[in-house]
Amino acid sequence: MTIRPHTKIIFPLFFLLSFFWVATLNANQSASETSSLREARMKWWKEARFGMFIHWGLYAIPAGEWNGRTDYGEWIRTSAQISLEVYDQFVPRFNPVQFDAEQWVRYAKEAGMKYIVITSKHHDGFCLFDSEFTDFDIMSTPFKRNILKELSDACRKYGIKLGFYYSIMDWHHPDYLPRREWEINRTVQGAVFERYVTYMKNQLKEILTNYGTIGVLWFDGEWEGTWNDKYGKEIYDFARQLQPSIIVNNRVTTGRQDLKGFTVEGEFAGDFGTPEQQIPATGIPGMDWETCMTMNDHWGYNKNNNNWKTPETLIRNLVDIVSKGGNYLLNVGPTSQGLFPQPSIDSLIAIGKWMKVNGESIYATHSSPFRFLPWGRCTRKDIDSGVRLYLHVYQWPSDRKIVVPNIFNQPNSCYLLSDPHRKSLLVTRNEDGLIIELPLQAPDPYVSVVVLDVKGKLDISNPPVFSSTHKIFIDLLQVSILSDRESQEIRYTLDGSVPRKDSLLYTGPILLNSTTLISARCFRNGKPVSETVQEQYKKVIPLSPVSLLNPSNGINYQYYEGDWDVLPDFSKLTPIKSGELEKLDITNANSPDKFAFRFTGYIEVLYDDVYTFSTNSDDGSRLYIAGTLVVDNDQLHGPMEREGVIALSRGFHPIRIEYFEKTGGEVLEAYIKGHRLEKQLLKFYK
Ligand code: FHN
Repeated sequence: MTIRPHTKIIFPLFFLLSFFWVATLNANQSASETSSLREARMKWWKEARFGMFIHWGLYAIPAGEWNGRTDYGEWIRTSAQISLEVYDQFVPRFNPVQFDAEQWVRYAKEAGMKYIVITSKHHDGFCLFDSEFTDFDIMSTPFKRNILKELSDACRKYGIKLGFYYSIMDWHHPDYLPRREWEINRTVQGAVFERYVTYMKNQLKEILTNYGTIGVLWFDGEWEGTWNDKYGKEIYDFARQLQPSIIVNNRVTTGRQDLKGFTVEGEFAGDFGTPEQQIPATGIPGMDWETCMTMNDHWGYNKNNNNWKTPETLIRNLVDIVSKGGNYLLNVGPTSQGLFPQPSIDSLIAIGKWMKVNGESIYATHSSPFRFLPWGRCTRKDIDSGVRLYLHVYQWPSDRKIVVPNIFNQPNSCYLLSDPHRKSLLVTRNEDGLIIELPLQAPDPYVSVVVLDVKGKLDISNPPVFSSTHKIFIDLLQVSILSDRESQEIRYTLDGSVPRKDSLLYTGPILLNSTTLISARCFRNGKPVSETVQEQYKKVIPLSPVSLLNPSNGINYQYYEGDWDVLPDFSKLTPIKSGELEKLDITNANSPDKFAFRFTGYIEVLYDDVYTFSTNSDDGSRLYIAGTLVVDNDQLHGPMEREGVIALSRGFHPIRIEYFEKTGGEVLEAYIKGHRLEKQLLKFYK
């Protein structure tokens, strides 16, 4: 069965909607919104803190298995190189007779989730809704029921906000470019990307006007060169024009920093950042963000993958994310029958049980005021008498005490959130902060919550923070020591001893000319008010260069094939081919998946300095200079950049870059920057 978008009705609509599109350009929503209006629009989402992601579509039929391989997910069409014609044959087989929208919504609600984001259209282009603009949708299946309609009705019934995931990248639509590189028989002749953008807008108009108020528009697949910020901003404004209160993620434009998900400084990119499968080390004050994560190893249903995260892990992820000011979008990949996998259901029930008792410590809370808590996490709310701190204790202390560090507020009340009688817990103070005496037994096996109400405005003195360009230097290094409080002194020592009230007073950046261990601590009225922090700064000899006779541009490569989850030991492999390339280039791989490269050559630096090298790769990569590992960006991951530093003398230095790709997208870039060298792609010599 060949399914193609309706062409007969596109052209008249194409011009009509293009006109509509231009008419909306003036209503630039992102620029005209005041911060208070934005806060009002984001309020429900920031208070919700916890949502359900649903990846569902034709890919649930193969369920991760193809030609004997069982590790595919929702990318199966591309990863297994399934032709359009073969993939289209899943349409008449998609008949999820056990789909029950109300049951899905109840699972989410009972787990304590406040919103659902479902893939209205994933990368494969198949639509879970009845679209006028394509036959490649749910109405062409035997099921013939509009999934989004039933889900929106159920969400309305149970008071759950509904959001739509919509993939910009579309492996089915004839006008979407680029094609998959292995689709050599699928012509690009006649493909007009602008026409695809109009198709997108036609569909966005459908999903934003046919299903009531939509809370979130979750774009994805923005990373291929055909999409750009101009389209993204126009689409953002178009969506906000249709639903002014809608919230749009940062993948609507190209401003996202790889899977870390935050938006590149200064770029416009939607309303919130989208770290994926990872929890940022800290939140970013003033930036809204949401970590999306699978429960096992796949977004789409994989019948063979049983690597399920435990309820403890999922609950602690939720607590960790919210303590950093983020939202948690936890994914379920339903089966082709329309059922949630049982392990997903079990985890949702376990999370719901915890949320019933402790949800107050999650919803409408703000991030922790503490930099680090050895026993767990903290969230907080403002209350009439001051501030309520929710102390999430992971490991119940054997001495039954936890210290709330460097806090100078008077305690008002303290009790276990799980205790309906709110029996007071004893709170005392010592020079480290407030000491809370806990009962013998932890009330919860995963995370127990202690409530501490303190009087007045928060008065916490976090330890000082060190700031410098690097922790190694070859000549002089300037180090600043920062505190998040005005009214206190920073005292420091340079011999590793604990600062005292008469130690050196920090009055401005310190200039180091030798290896030094700096210790710093905050003081108030001669008394220490924070713990001591230390940082080692090392003076190093820059690596000597090598002599390179007749250097010429280029790099040597060796190419390998195999199925790895981490970089292989190349010394044990035989290359399939090797040769020279002008630059770092992985496009001459024999297949789009399961290959590796080892690149060797030289780089040149023009002066002695500490240099930062980085690789941006999908999947893993490592960068060595003269055999020293400088960048470790290994493992399976989407496009991700990692960096490392090394001190080099002026001249040529040997470089080795190792890279592997398993399945899905692939990218490999290598960069250098120095104190007098803007970040730039590496040039290679041989
Ligand atoms: O390629 C998609 C993937 O299939 C999945 O939808 C995730 C969820 O955020 N987003 C992309 C990978 O970054």
